[in-house]
Amino acid sequence: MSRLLIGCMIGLIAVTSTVSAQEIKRSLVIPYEGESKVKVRHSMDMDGMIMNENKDRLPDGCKEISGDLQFTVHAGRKYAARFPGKMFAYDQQEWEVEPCSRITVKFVNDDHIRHQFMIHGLPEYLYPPTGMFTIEVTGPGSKTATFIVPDEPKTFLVHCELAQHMEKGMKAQMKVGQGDGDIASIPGLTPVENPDSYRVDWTASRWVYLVLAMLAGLGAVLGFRFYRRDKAGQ
Ligand SMILES: [Cu+2]
Repeated sequence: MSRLLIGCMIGLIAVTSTVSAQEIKRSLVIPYEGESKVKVRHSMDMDGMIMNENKDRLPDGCKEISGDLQFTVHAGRKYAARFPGKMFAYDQQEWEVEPCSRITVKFVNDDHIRHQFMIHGLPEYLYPPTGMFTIEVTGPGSKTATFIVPDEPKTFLVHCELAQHMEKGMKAQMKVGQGDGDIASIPGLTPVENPDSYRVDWTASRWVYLVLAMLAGLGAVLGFRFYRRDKAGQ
């Protein structure tokens, strides 16, 4: 009887562990299928991630690749030093390319954290589900990947999507065929859309706090002086 019970328990554990292992595997390998029914191409390892690499699929309207371009893009804190108030940046804030260019980006992360080269607004049928191509590098290190831009003139947002990295300066633009305008708040390149405001609303209570703080400071200085004079007189 006890052998039967142990056998049943082993069988139950085997079945449940198989199912859960299959479920885990399924959740890892099934790519996202959006309305376009085109699968996200995604590769990931301990050094970073590449999403939607595209070396050969032409966007609608491109009869052929107009040219092969190679860019090296650096990302890191040191590139933000020339932008007051910013913390992260790319070494370059703008790229201009011809329509239907095939662009290979070597993305170099000089920091000891993660950074991304993420470009938005590409055709969703090639870069599903929302038109993004991304290289992410857990730095320091680099990864290289390729994408093809469409044929119409357009300005594409390039940024790092890690929390607050874009707001802190890691933002750029890529103009295809002269682009269709500028993107706001690119460090050193375009006007700030929402400037930081440090305006103080001087209510009566804030004036009282200010006067009290000044009196406290004055008291501390005078108290220290009296203390030193007393010590010297002893
Ligand atoms: Cu970043």
